[in-house]
Amino acid sequence: MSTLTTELPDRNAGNIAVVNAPTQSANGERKGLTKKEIAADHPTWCPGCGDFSVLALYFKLIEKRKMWHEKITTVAGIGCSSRFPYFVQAHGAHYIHGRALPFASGISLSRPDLHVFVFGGDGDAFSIGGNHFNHTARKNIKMTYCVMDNWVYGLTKKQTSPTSPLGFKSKTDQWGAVDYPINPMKQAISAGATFVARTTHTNPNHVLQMMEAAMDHDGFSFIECLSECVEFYEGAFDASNPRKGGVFNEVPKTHDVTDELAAYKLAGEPFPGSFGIFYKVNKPTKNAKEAEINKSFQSKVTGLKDWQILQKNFDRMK
Ligand SMILES: Cc1ncc(C[n+]2csc(CCOP(=O)(O)OP(=O)(O)O)c2C)c(N)n1
Ligand code: SF4
Ligand SMILES: [Mg+2]
Repeated sequence: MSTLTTELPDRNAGNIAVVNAPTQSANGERKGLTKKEIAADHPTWCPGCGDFSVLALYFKLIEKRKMWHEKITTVAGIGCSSRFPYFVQAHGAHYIHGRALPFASGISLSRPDLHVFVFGGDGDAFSIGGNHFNHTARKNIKMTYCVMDNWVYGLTKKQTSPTSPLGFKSKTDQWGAVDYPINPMKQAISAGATFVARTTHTNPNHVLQMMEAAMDHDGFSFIECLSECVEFYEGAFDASNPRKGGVFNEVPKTHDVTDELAAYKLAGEPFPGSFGIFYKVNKPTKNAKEAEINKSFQSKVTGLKDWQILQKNFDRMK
């Protein structure tokens, strides 16, 4: 994680002073970060783990979109996939299992000047964190949530996850999983996510494309990124990988991303299904609504900062 220190932000002021001098180009303009400047600790994943390529593409996104350390934050829960914040030289937190989204919501609502990326696994997102997933989606809080779905609990060494298919043999289901798996895409759409996309770690260009589109979306953007756990679920996604004899089908060009029912239908396709943006609509975010409330209060109370207005509100509840 970053060693950069920043002053406490004033959300009304827009800019934040960074103590460490940023890289300057000859004409005095700030340069984008290089991969070396973005990378932190060396990943400790098993060789061949799909999470490596997702991390590499996150670095690429930061590099390509010329984001600076203090303009991004990387949040995660607990799991192999949730180790992201250790490996990225930017502000972030490796938070409690399943609680990454409420933590990220606080950052997003109080820091409109930066983009919040949340990474995690299928267990973190849909098991212990399932409730938070639904509520963050319905509130349409601006952030990008990339779930690296490997259909298993990787970190804790092979337990059935909410996305494990029926019959999957694990430490918790020695005779094969009996519980019906959830469908992350259907769940995201029905919960109210305003951007819902699907990709796979074996198609790097596609992952980057989805990350960019998600980041540009003003609202809660969700990406299900298949990411193979070579240790505990080897070959899970071969049917979606042309190099392993599978097929990678993109969402048909004729698909209307604003059509919720059509998106739901795509989500119901049998594996490997389609990859791309299933659903995307524009709806006011909680961020925008809160900012509106603060603005209207500011005309009634002079000289108070946003957080002081919120504090007054909380004090009234005591
Ligand atoms: C409150 C709490 N409960 C359980 C655990 C144990 N635990 C850590 S990671 C994990 C599941 C990891 O699976 P997933 O989220 O799919 O991530 P992966 O390792 O597969 O990337 C569990 C059950 C924990 N750390 N904290
Ligand atoms: S256990 Fe699985 S998910 Fe975890 S690092 Fe190893 S291959 Fe990746
Ligand atoms: Mg998992």
